[in-house]
Amino acid sequence: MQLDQKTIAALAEHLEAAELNARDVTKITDDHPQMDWDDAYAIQDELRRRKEARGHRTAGLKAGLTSFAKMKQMGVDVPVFGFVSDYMSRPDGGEIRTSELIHPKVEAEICIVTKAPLRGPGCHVGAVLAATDFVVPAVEIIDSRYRDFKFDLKSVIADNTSASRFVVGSRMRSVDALDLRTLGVVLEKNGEIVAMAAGAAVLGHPLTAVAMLANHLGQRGQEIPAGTFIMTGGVTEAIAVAAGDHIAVRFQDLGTVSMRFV
Ligand code: 0L1
Ligand code: MG
Repeated sequence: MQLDQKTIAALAEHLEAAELNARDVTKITDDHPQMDWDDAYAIQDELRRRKEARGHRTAGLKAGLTSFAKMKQMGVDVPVFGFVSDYMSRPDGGEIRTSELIHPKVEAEICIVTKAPLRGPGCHVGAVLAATDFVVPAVEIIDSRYRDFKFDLKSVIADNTSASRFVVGSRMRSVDALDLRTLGVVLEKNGEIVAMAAGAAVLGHPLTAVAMLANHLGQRGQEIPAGTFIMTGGVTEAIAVAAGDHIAVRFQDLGTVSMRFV
């Protein structure tokens, strides 16, 4: 670690103020170029601690930058991990207020809920399949707090991987009833198809992202508890949205998840 606890706390406060006031900021590595990966996750942990201390429950975990399309879009080659809080959840078919956000984008995500703990190192897709209770579809609304979505990986990890809002669909399916690699996803904006992909776009199999998350947490002496909701990452590139836009994402065998931005 390169940063002291006081700086970590100050950076978490700075990033959370940007989130809650919907005001963009410059990437934090501009002022702290010596920051390392542990510092980045320590700032994210402090963000989570702040939210939980105010009574917000952590609703799930997320993997980001897991698809080849997103990695290309962002010019990176490793996933990142974060969390979502209960206040970020919006109902399927509901409205999302853009005045609370800076520059939202939507991502279609295949998600799971676990029924057994997962602990790395050595976690693999087979272990994740065995520990999966059910699969649900979701749309994540990401909203980097960094001006013009300009960041590096350490800055984006500290910013809780741009987590902002999420909408979970209501159709759950058993994992053995689905082939998550070939599961098709079509993303429509205002009735036009703007992106499509299959589950294999996420690291060859979406549950690979969960195994990587378990291995990442294992390095830090943590595990994924049973009953955890996990978003495996956008299958397509992220699509920018603005007030007035309607988004519908059609997931093969898992129904449609929709929302309107107001
Ligand atoms: O969920 C995601 O894939 C977001 C990762 C962070 C980078 C971004 O804001 O696109
Ligand atoms: Mg995402």
